[in-house]
Amino acid sequence: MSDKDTIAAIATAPGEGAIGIIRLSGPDAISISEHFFRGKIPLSHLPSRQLSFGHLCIQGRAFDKILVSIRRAPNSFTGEDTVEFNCHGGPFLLRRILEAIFQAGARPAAPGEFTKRAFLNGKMDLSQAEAVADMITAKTDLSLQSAFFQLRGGLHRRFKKIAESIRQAVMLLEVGLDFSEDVEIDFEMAKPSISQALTDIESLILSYEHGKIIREGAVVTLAGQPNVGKSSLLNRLLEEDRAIVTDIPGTTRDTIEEQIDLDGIAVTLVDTAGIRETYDPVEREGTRRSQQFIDRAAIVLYIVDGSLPPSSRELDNIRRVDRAFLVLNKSDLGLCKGWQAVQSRHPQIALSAKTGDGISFLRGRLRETLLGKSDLPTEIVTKERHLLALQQTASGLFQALQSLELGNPGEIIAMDLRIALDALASIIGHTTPDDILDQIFKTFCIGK
Ligand SMILES: Nc1nc2c(ncn2[C@@H]2O[C@H](COP(=O)(O)OP(=O)(O)OP(=O)(O)O)[C@@H](O)[C@H]2O)c(=O)[nH]1
Ligand SMILES: [Mg+2]
Repeated sequence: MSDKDTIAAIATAPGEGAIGIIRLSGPDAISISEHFFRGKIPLSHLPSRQLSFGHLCIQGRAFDKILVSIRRAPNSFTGEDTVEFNCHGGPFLLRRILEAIFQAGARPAAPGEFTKRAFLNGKMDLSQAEAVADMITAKTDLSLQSAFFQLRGGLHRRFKKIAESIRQAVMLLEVGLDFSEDVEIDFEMAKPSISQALTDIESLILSYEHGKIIREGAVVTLAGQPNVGKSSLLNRLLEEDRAIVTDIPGTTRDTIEEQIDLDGIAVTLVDTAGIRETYDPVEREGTRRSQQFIDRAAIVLYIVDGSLPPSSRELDNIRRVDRAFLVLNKSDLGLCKGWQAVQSRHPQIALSAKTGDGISFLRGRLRETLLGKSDLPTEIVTKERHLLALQQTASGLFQALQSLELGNPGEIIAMDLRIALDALASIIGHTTPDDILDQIFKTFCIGK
């Protein structure tokens, strides 16, 4: 497999659809496509970016009426000659055409190979290429906004600015090294640029806490003893009758996972089996699964029946969970005063899953806890790979500042700064090893 081959793939989702798009990219994209297109103008004469109507023919036989468009290198997504066939979206039809295209000399595109070529041909940096995949998987407004900001090069510009500060410091140190015989250079002058870069990097590192939740979403687990109203609250938050609700304790025996869009955050709600001592093997397995989701949760909604007095077992359970809200359900029946006296480190929220009272307050508190109160900056780090590189950058900058304090030689300080610069450059793909690139593009879909 070479980056010089002409590649082809179906770019639309599998299954039947109104339109199916086949995409080719590479030096022979236009000449290969010419075998299959019969229109007013031969494909090689078609101006770039213009749609042309015609027939798709395989070995002289017409198979479909199509629209075709061409983009010529370097002004295309991949930076190479590309052709797109807009066909009818039948899976058999598309596969049939693609097979013929392969026989004519193109090879199947690997996952993400079109985007990888865009990156290799300098059409976008690595952080933008990653954003292409995030655009496709985004499930909420917020995740879409942050992916699009990254796609438009927002993060790239920020990283470049920081790299510029570091480079200035390196230049100052290196000038000092070259001329140290004749001129006195004060290395301290490099300090403000390094400190500024470190401050910027640290604020990006901090943004990951929320960035990760924006990109990946968060798990919120509903836990508590049987019959307190966990499934009723799940249904209320989902606004649909998803889980079975009865007045028999032990109704839910397995975990139920459902997604909601919590004002921009993709939240996976997990309803669990009520926690209680039991010999029933099914219920014990249910309890074990409940515990797994309690451990995985960003927030646990620990639900109690607020109309009944607290039991000591319940209080014990509440004390044991971390990152929890204590939800006093059934507020429509009147809250038992006993709960007011309960000293718990978790915020208490009274609500009624039955009437819906207190639900919007709960949603607000959930969002606030997951994303913080302030307005989110758009410059936000959402990927672990970026976080790790930023941490390396910060550690290089920190070392450099320490070296400055200690009055170490300029070479040593410059070396620390070079380490910081390399780590930063790996985010935008300047120093990223091939195996990491392969890892990144492997997760893309074919045809993207
Ligand atoms: N009055 C009142 N009843 C409620 C409320 N929420 C739930 N219930 C009732 O409480 C009973 C148990 O509700 P579920 O939602 O099945 O409780 P659960 O915690 O999922 O119970 P298990 O699945 O058995 O662990 C049902 O009869 C519900 O109608 C509420 O806010 N107010
Ligand atoms: Mg239930």
